Amino acid sequence: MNILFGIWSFFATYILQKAPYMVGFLTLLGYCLMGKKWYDTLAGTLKAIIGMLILNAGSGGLTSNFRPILAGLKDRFNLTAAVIDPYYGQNAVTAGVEEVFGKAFSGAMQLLLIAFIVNILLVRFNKITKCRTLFTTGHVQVQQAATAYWLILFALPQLHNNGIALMAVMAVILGAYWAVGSNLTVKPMQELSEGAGFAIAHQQMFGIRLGYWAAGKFFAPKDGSEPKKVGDLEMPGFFSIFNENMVCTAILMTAFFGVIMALIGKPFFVESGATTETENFVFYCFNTSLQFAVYLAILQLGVRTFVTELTASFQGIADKLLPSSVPGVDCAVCFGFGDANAVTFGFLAGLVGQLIAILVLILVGSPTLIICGFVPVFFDNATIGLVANEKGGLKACLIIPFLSGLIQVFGAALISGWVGLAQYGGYLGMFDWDTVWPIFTVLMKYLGYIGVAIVVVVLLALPQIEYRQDPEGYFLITEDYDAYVEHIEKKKAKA
Ligand code: ASC
Repeated sequence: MNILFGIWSFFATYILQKAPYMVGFLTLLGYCLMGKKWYDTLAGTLKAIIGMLILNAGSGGLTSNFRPILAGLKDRFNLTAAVIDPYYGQNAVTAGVEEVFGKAFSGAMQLLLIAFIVNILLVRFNKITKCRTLFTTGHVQVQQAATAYWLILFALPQLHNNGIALMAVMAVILGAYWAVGSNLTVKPMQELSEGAGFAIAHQQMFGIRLGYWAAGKFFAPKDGSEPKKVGDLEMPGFFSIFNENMVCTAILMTAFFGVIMALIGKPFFVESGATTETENFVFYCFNTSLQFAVYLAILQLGVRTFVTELTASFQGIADKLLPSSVPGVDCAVCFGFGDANAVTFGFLAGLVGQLIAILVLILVGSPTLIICGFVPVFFDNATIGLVANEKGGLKACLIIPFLSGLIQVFGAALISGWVGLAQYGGYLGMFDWDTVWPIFTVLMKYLGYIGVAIVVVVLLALPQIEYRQDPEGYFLITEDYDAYVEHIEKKKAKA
């Protein structure tokens, strides 16, 4: 028994919660199931792990470089505000949960295991459930589990003294959200990557599908032709240098972050140890802004290193264990596809939206103020922008992330003020947690267990609805993308 528990606990700690090793584990399993030679399996597994580690180095570098700058706005303007950021959010839960609910959340590991099993079962029986995606991003699931714990206890205080019921409610709601949310991203991602064979398992899955839908509905040309995308911009003279992704990113970031950093002022950066009294401040701002292009390039290298290994080996898992399924991965993976500049455009449009929303909160004297955190404003809006650009073109790539930025701040202000997380300084703040999760919380708060049932039923109904819209193409899109494209062409020709 002890040995078994030891294995489980090792698996949960070092594999399930660490995305690179989870991806490596799935690659290993997939290649073994395919009967690949041991040395190819070894090489593929290592490439998968290293690629994910490179991706983490890129996304971690972006976050550690730019997070202090945005958070600096709060200190500079003396705001008592909640920072929307997954790590601030997790800290806020940790700091407040004892005081507010009298007990800390220590069940993340068990919850993850249960929810992972729920996810496997939902995919295994996808003839019935229509779920096609396996979550692989444990670090995000841990953050979500912490915030969900707070929201659910806030909504259903009667669960307070019933550990088992609380765990059951959490596992069912989170498990369903993970399976259904990532499943919603299959179509946008297959189209964006031209059938690379992955979905997104992150924190803006509903946001991706919503952005995809809005781009198609309001921005895509009505005659079915390709929209004018970011990459199609033909820029004359000086502006043609913007066509080069690194140059474009560097110039835009220097312009935007240069202003923000100048507003915050040198003393803040000296005090936080980011620069020194003697270093030239303009040079410091310029160099910091350029890091954005650097880390983005690292991130894309990571994606190129591991995606083919993971998706090729996943065929083994799909054939033998989980039919018609694809892996759900970190949202940064899609930055390796589509128009590279759409990432920067989406991010900056989202940032403008967030800054305007913050100004509105200040002007109306909102009791809860929000400060943009780098992770939501960048990873959510870049992802949504990329998808919007692919479906609806340049305008969609700017307007939809802009709206998303507004929604993120207003949604976060409402929910984090209401449930009392704001006063502990942070909230998870990613798109889905500013939109669908607040709605879940309202339903559960006012309808109790009936609310829980409604949430779960509505979630599980979503894949069914999508399936019914195109029963023939629904599994084809993950099984054989070329055949799917043909199927869609035929459907169009008929119509
Ligand atoms: C998150 C989170 C991160 C980033 C990363 C993006 O939500 O916690 O560290 O996004 O996953 O690549």
